[in-house]
Amino acid sequence: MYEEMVTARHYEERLQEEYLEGKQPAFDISAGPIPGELHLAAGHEASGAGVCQHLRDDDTVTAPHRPHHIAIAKGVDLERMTAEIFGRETGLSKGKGGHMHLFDPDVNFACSGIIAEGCPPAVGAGLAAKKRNTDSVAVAFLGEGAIDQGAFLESLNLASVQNLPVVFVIEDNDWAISMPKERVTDVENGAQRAGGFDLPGARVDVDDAVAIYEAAGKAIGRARDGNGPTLLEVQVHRRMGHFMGDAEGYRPDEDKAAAEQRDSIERLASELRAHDVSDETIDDLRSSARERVEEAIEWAKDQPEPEPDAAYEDVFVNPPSGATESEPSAAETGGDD
Ligand SMILES: Cc1ncc(C[n+]2csc(CCOP(=O)(O)OP(=O)(O)O)c2C)c(N)n1
Ligand SMILES: [Mg+2]
Repeated sequence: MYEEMVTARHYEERLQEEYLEGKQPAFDISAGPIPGELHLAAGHEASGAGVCQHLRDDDTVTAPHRPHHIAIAKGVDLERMTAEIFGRETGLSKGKGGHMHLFDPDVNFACSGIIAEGCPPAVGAGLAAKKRNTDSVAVAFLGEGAIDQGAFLESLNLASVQNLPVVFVIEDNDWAISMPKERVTDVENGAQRAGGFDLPGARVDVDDAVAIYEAAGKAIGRARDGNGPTLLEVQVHRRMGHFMGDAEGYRPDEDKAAAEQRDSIERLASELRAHDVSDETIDDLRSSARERVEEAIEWAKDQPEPEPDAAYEDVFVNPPSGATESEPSAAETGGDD
């Protein structure tokens, strides 16, 4: 878990540097080697590592718009994931999805920029596992800001009524962009939502990878044994802005400082030392994590950019012939919606 967590943290720090290249002094979101939005998950590492430790490649994971730590813990190919983030041809989705739309069928991982969107597909994966008589499970991660979404609530209901092997993991980082939870959600503890759907709910109150590992182990074991879904909320924290370029003017300095004090990576390192793991071993884990990240970034930046025409491949509907030269009319595209 420690190795995955330090890999994820270093990854975010390096992406932050790469992202800022060429975007300043006036913030230009389309400039630089990583154009577009970037939501970094520094502070969330304990969640991905603690939960995914229990998962196999044939288990499904769906993640939200802040996906890197979960993808790393699920075993998504780091080089192809990085190439995707840099918009390169050899990326997981040929460079067309970017950082919020990573798909790796080899380890059944997907994510989406639409909040709570991962819940219905996870229920679908759970239903497929049940119908195929396998003991695979599905885990849907979502933020605490997504727990009022219909997609989440309907998914809880269907998973419960069909007794599906699905675990819902709410990552509570206290913020939904600039919105604190208490202003928009009736419950303080998101796991209370489980009560309305007759399934178990649990919350891990501290940013502690071991506590998350233990709670997730129970939930995932329960799902694997055919005993149905669980809702788990885990406390994490946001060390960076909602997305890169967020000046966080809405966030009190004390809140950020207090969150940073709860570093789950430091906590786990102390626990490892308390269990007689040497500083040398801990340093070695950190160095190999850094090396892995550097190699992935170097590899990705060396990859070719996609040909512009490739934008018309792998899409559900291709533009009518000639439409690429001029705007297609509504009649040609079959409507204006
Ligand atoms: C359905 C939908 N509504 C609104 C948005 C815009 N949006 C992007 S992230 C976000 C807040 C997410 O907060 P939370 O779920 O707590 O995740 P966090 O960013 O804190 O990890 C919102 C409202 C969206 N992506 N999808
Ligand atoms: Mg949040």
